[in-house]
Amino acid sequence: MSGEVERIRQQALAELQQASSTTALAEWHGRYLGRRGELTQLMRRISQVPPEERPAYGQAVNALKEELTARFEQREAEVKRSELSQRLAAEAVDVTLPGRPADVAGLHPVTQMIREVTTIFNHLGFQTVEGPEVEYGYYAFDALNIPQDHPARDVWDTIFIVSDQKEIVLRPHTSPMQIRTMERRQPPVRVVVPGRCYRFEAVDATHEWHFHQIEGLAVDEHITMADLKGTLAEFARQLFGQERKVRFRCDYFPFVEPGVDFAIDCMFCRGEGCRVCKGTGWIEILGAGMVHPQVLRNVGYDPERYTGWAFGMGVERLVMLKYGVPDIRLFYQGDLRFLAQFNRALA
Ligand code: 2NL
Repeated sequence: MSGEVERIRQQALAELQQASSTTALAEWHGRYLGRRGELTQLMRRISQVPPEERPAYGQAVNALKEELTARFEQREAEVKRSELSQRLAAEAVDVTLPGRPADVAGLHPVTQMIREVTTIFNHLGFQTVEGPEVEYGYYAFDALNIPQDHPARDVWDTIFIVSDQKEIVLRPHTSPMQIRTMERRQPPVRVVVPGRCYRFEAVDATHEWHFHQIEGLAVDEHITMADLKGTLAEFARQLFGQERKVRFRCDYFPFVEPGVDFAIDCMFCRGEGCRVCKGTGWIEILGAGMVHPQVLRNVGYDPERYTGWAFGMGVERLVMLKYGVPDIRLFYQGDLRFLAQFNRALA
């Protein structure tokens, strides 16, 4: 019988050495030290041992049980240690790797231009104000000296909101907000009004049915055309280069008298004549003029006491001129190949 004890000892120790995972160890434990394991079997067989050998047999089995228990604990610690170091190696995070860059949004070129232009005027003393895109016909037209039968007011130019009461339109320019500003304040008034505008347009490379304008307005005692020229020249030079020459020519808008068209010498050919300026050497960037006395009267200002000027420009057009964008439709197609070019972070 003691031969059998030794045989089981050899086998158990050999198998324990083979068991290299927690699962294998648990199986081994069940096989030898479990309730129905080999050691229990050996104990039971004591009845088959001749009585005089029983004490020695019992001691041998107990000794084996103690030995196997100790070796098991030892082996278990070993296996746990090596399993842990394997996991640490497999799941290791290299904290020295650079992080993946997060996707960041950029500002739309039209937004960037609005901020650039309004900032220039803010530094010249103009406050930025914004207002509604849905307007009464009164603010969009009547107050601006645009009569009821003017072609700008028909359904082929202006987008109307269906209404059985007052005439309501999507504003075709940002001027309504300047009227609202003058109604609410007394001179001196100096504001710039950026915002989205709408017109019923046949869409092509230079016309969209919605676009952005920035208008400016200065009203006070003694405001003259000279202030307009100086302000616009300073603006154009900050936006398009200090060396810019400027040109004023007569133009007509119903809400100003006199009206002017303001141009800069072409920054691509320096006035030589090229594709951008269509050979003229000049680029028209905005319309302006002295606010019509009737417009001042409409907001309750006395045109004998106050004078003022206003100007208006198309934001998309400015971006197109500054960066050589060939088609206004690119601004509203959401194509990142176009938009990313205006954002370092996305390019
Ligand atoms: C253009 C021309 C212009 C104005 C806008 C204006 C506003 C008020 C009173 C008088 Cl409340 N005038 N705005 C004046 C002249 C020209 O815009 O071609 N814009 C793209």
